[in-house]
Amino acid sequence: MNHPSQPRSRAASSAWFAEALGHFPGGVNSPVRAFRAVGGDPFFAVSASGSRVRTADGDELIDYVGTWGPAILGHAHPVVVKAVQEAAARGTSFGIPNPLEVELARRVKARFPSVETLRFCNSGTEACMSAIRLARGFTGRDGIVKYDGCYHGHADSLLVEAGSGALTLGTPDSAGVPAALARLTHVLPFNDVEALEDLFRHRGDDLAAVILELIPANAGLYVPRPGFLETLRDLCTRHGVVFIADEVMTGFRLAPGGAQELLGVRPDITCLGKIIGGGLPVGAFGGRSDIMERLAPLGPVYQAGTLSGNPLAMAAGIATLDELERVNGHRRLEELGTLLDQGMADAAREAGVPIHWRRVGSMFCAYFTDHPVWNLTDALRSNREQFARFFHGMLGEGIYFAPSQFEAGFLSTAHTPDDLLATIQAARRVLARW
Ligand code: KE4
Repeated sequence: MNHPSQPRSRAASSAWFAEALGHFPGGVNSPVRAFRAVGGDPFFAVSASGSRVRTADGDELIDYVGTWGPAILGHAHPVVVKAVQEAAARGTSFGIPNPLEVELARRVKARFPSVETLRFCNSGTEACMSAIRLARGFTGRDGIVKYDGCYHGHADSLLVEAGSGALTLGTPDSAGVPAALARLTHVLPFNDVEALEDLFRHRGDDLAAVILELIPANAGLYVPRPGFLETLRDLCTRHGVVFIADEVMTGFRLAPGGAQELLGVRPDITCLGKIIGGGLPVGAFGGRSDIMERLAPLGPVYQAGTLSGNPLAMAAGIATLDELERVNGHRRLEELGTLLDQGMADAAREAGVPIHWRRVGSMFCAYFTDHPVWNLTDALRSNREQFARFFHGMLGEGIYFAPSQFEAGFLSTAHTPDDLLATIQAARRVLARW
């Protein structure tokens, strides 16, 4: 593919955005798309294929957002498009069990041994919200624990010190969440074993669940210190607290079996989304059968969805997972990531700009700080003005990074060494101008 085009005027996107502002709050259907963290107005995408997204203005950008994770094969992969076309021709929704649900469930369970039974739903939010309700129903307890900076979608109980767009917009505690409900959510600093042990010492037997991203990617990207997850697993087991791993973003991305395979931890419930729908609306939650059996119609915890197990999303997910395995995608993603590591480190060093570069598999984050980042407090030290300058500089070079310091970037198997070379050369030019 040719090198990304130098963005021309944004007239077409501006015209679309001007009208969108009259239709949608902030002109968007999801807040992080509004570019509020980096300034300026968003471009409009009209098509995407492989590692590229094409804007309404005729620009072609190298895309490191990948629709926030689902596009692990790149955009419009032929096998995914064909699978969706064929499924659509057979009917877009049945509202009745269909074989594709079973086929995708087989693939999820083959890669996630901790998932004994599961249920499909329509978003990561729904998966996490349902997992919390299930844990409360299973334990008969109300308290939950989440970690600052982690984002689990926009269910009321989880919009407390949340990451992603909530953090980006400075509204980590959303308005509209009843104080009585928010009080049931205890928030801890990630990687802080002492705070965890202290909370369990005082409240362990009141807790229904702990939910966390095993490798948090909604305040940039940071990783668990050795022993942290092991302590959490042990405390949950000892106190009968449901350990919920939110792998909506990391599932099937960081390894075939997600972050839990990489880290060797076995949660009680895992939440999934994004990649398992190949870009179509999907979510899933699953784990220990003794917990999942409390779900209706077997048990007293209600959860439902008109489009859950939708044949198009199932077909796209099956095609995505099969192709990812066929091309040994995770090895390729690691090769690409290693190239990016070296190039970004060189670019920052040559320009003398402090960047703490963190990458795990095909996810990465460039924090504009010279401190290491192990938790939200560290992440908040990063220089957001510098990030915004870098973001727009790269966009001007035809490279689209996530429009917030508190989001991760994503590689796909469609990215090429040429794409990375163009990206690194662009970073050198952008940083050299500082
Ligand atoms: P959705 O409801 O957006 O499908 O998933 C919510 C969710 C749950 N858990 C994790 C770990 C997540 O990262 C997400 C959503 N991810 C963000 C990007 N960081 C979605 C982008 C957006 O909100 O527009």
